[in-house]
Amino acid sequence: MRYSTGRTNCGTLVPANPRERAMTRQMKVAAAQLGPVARTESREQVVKRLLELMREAKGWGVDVVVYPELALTTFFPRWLIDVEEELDEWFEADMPNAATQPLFEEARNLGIGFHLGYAEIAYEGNIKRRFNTAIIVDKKGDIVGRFRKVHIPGHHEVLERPGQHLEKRYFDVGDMGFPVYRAFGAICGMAICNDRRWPETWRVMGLQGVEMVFCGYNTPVGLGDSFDLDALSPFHNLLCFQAGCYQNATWAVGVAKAGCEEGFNMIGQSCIVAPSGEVVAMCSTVEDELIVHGCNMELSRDYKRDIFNFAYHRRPEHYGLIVERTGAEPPPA
Ligand code: ING
Repeated sequence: MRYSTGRTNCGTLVPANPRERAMTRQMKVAAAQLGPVARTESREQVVKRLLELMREAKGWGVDVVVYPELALTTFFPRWLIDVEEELDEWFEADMPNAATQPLFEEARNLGIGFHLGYAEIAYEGNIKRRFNTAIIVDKKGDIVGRFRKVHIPGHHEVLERPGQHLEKRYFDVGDMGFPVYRAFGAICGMAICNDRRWPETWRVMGLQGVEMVFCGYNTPVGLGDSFDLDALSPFHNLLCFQAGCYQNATWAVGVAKAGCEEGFNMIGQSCIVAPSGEVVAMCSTVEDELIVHGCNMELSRDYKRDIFNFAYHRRPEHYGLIVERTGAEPPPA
């Protein structure tokens, strides 16, 4: 258990004067990293692990505990699942449901909020949609925000390699954009795993004044990418969070499902990152681990007011290609 104080190493922005400090808006967050979830592990068994982390977080006076992407199950897109009923078993048709209700009840009992990633089945009329989804639940145990992963990585078809990455086969593209919500006294947004690699994710939330981004991830290593790409996975993970936070003057809590899960390695490095881009806390294991930080929500003020004052500095008239063009189109040779 590592507990970092509310004092950050982001320069002198944290008021030294206790009275002035009392004026600071603080959100105490916990990244609740999960170690491997076995294919045979039931939702109830996983919820027990989540409850243990929630109670530990409450012990530290945390306002919101952040769980990983697809937290309720093993990372099933690593396998080809061709039978629809079998695929449905990895999804939640309702939220909360019998298995997850204890999480909502405990949140209400303890007065703590949480963010949870899971595979969602949603119906539009009689059309079944499948989303890689995350929710924000407030201290009363009510769902106050939802997000559906937009940047779906991996492949539709099976590749010649031991581990697959079939998210494009199993999930629809999210249909909600990148919404932000007022929660825990701040403007909170969400991203899911691969979303963190795309600057558009952060900037769309930045243009809504986001101050805190919750982002769970399952980042496999060694599915068949080149060694140097694999070796740089941890570096790229932090790079995405630090750049996204700094360039949009927001906090972020990044939370891994980590470790060797069903024979496939996934990075840990769950982290809490300040608007300065500094990592203020990071997990040091690839198991269930909690890190906590008292985030001074005024830290982004100076960045939003000066260097990243979007209204004052941005020039959308020059950014047209970002929304007009999907793939890169180099100039004629
Ligand atoms: N996982 C990975 C991620 O973006 C990935 C996919 C792995 C992309 C390695 C690039 C390299 O972290 C999910 N679930 O998006």
